[in-house]
Amino acid sequence: MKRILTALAITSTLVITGGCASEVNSSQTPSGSATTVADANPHSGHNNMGDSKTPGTGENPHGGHSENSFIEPANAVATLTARAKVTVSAPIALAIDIKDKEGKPIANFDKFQEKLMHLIVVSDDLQSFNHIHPTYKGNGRFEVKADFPQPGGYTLFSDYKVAGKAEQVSTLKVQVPGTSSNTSKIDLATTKTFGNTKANLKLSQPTIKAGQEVHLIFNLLDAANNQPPKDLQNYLGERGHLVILKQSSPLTEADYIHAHAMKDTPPGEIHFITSFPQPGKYKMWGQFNRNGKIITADFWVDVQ
Ligand SMILES: [Cu+2]
Repeated sequence: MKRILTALAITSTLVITGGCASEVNSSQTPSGSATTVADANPHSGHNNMGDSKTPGTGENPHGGHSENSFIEPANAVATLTARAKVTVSAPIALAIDIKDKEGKPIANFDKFQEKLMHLIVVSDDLQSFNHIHPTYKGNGRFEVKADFPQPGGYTLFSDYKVAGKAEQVSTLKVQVPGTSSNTSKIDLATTKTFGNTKANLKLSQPTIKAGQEVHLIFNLLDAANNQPPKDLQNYLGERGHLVILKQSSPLTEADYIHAHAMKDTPPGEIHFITSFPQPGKYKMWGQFNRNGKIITADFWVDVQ
C-alpha cells in the first residue's frame, strides 16, 4: 500500500488522508474513475495462427494446431476497481476481480504465454496502447498499475484462463476526465521507425477481405544499419505477439484479436496468420523483444 500512496501523493488533484488506499471511497470516484463492465462472454477474437475456431466451444489458448477439443467456457465475470481517482498525471493502481456467475471469487488460473493475466489497455481512439501483466494476489484478485496518458475513454482487455477452462477476455472501461480529441489518426503507412527499429508490414494479399486468412509479415531492421536485428529474443515464449483491435465504438471483446507468431521464420521476419472478422479499420500492435527491451510496432489496416 505504501507504494500506491507514494504514487498518488504526486497527483495534486488527489486528497488521501491516510489509511489504506483501497479504502478510497466512492465519493472520490464519480465519472473520474473506473466504471465496471461485467462481461461473461468468452471472447471470440483469439486467433491461433489461423486455426479455425468452432464458435461456442472454447479454444485452445495457444500454440494450438488444429485441436478441436472442447474446452468449457469459464463464463467468469471481471470487475475493475480503481484505487483512486483516475487522472492522466500518474499511474493508477487498479484491482481486477474475477468471479463466477454466482459472484464467488475464482481462485485458480492457468498460465498461458508465461502469465496468469495479460492486460491490454487502449484509449478508445486507439492512440494509446499498453500491454501489462497484473500480479495475482489470490482469491480472484489481480493488481496492476496502469497509465492513462490522455483524457477520454479507455478499454481494458483482460485476458486470462480460469483453471481448466477456455481462455477468456473481459472488457473493462475507464473514463479519464478532461477533454479528449477522440479522433483516430489513421495512418496506413507500412514502414515506420520505432526507436532503434525499422518495421515494415507486408500482407499476403493486396486487399484484405473480411473472413479471409491473411499472413502478416513484420520485417524488422536495425535502424542503424538496415540489417536484421541480431538481438531479437523470444517475448513471452514466442517470437512476437500481435494484438489487433477493430476500430469500434464501443470497443468490445469481439473487436480483440491476439495472434501468435509462427515459429521458424527468417531472421528479422516475424509472421502471423490471422483473419479479420468484419470489414473496417483495424489497428495492430506487434511486440518484439530486442535484448530485453520490448519494441511495439503499430500499423493500421483497412479490411474490405
Ligand atoms: Cu501479456
